[in-house]
Amino acid sequence: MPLAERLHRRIVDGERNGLEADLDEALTTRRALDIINEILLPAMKEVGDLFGRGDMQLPFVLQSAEVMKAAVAYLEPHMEKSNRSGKGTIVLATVKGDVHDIGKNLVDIILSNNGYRVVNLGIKQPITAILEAAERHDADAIGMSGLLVKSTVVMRENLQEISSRGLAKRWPVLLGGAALTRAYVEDDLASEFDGTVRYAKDAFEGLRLMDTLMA
Ligand code: B1M
Repeated sequence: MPLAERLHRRIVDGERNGLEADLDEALTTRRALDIINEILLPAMKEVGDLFGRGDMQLPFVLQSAEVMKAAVAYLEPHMEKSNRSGKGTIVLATVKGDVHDIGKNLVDIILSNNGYRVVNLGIKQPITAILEAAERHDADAIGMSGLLVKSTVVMRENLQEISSRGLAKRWPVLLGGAALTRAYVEDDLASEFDGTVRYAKDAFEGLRLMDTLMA
């Protein structure tokens, strides 16, 4: 089986044995980020499609997620890093009620490798914890991730809470995650929020947005 297909299968089948050897081989011809974007993310998408159709059970989705995480962790030291640092601090969290963290952690890696200090709070974070951390770490921005449809509602409530505390102008807010759309964030949510809220389709758009917001 060709290498790219083998790696794709490893994610879909949740097969970790031999993962590092395959990644080492892939690294001889592709950049670490290209392996993630071109092979691993499409494989995770297939996992989501299989699960969504009822053709894969949850424990197997979890296994796939573990292999994905192991692959990203293995590739991380091979990623290009900018020499610039001190571009700003972002507090990053998966919102309350949501455990999905692979995308959030990719955002962490991309921002950290490109000069940002990332305070990654983890999963299931209530807005109170996010705001406390933003205050404590003197953050320049807040990033919230969530993949469940209900997380889009939580994000709206979080923005309302930020506004009701009079903090809307204090931190620009970056939102990302598969259940969101650009229109929902930049039309609906933005029209209700008196600060800055932006949508990032992926980790690279997150980086571009941070570069613009921090300029
Ligand atoms: Co869950 N899950 N899951 N799951 N899971 C989805 C999201 C789902 C779409 C699957 C499906 O039905 N097809 C579905 C949601 C449906 C909905 O809400 N309508 C779903 C469900 C239903 C569930 C459970 C409810 C299942 C159950 O218990 N019955 C449960 C929820 C538990 C909870 O959160 N309370 C659940 C559990 C799990 C696992 C634990 C098994 C596992 C997560 C493991 C983990 O993250 N540690 C899991 C997984 C792996 C998925 C899918 C298959 C893959 C998600 C993923 O990691 N993708 C997912 C299907 C899908 O998304 N199509 C699914 C790869 C990742 C890189 O993409 O996170 O989107 P993503 O990040 C992208 C962008 O969105 C963006 O950048 C990344 C790319 O560069 N991005 C940001 C993300 N955050 C950002 C933040 C930013 C900027 C960009 O700035 C702040």
